[in-house]
Amino acid sequence: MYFFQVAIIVPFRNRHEHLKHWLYYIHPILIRQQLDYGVYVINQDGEGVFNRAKLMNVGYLEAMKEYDYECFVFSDVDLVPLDDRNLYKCFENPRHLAVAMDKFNFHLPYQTYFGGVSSLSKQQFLKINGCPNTYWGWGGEDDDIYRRIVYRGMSISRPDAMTGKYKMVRHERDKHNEPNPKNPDKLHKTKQTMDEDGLNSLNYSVKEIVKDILFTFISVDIQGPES
Ligand SMILES: [Mn+2]
Repeated sequence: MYFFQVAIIVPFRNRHEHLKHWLYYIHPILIRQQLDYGVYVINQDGEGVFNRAKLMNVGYLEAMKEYDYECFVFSDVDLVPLDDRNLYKCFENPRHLAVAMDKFNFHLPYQTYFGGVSSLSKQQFLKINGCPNTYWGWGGEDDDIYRRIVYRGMSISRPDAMTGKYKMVRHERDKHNEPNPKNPDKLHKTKQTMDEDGLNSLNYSVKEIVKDILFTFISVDIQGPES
């Protein structure tokens, strides 16, 4: 059995209630899974439009500054797994973990869905040039990541629908994260843009790093289109 250190990356802004709740539930689960892990909460500084995928890239790089992690689990702050056997590890292929959320009536919303919680090894993440940086606002970035994976000749794995159950904390839509109508159109070009839009084009600056006992909170300016 191999024990790799896992970095859990959480894109974040203004959801401190959810974070408290999520940490309360997630740590015991990860401990029961006997993982060696670190939690990195990547907080988008300022009031600009939210960019989940760019924060995921930042999380990857910031975690790598601390330790040469082999595996990355990206998780929304409002998703708690309901089954301990849903392992927060990396697999032969990139993995989609949040397959059966209560908000989707415990079903996949569509077959290629890759949102909520996913895991990629360092090698898999590098192979797809990380996530896109150009999806501002809500929607599309998870589909872009799915396409990157397929275009690089990989497929995704998933736990079964029982093991992959999740509870999502109910919430209103966030401010400054409105659905962006431009995002879906961008998906037609992922194949052409993925080599220039990703880890290799990432620009951001770290504003603050706070080391909590249970997680690392990193505030970053991700240089939105309007700033
Ligand atoms: Mn949500």
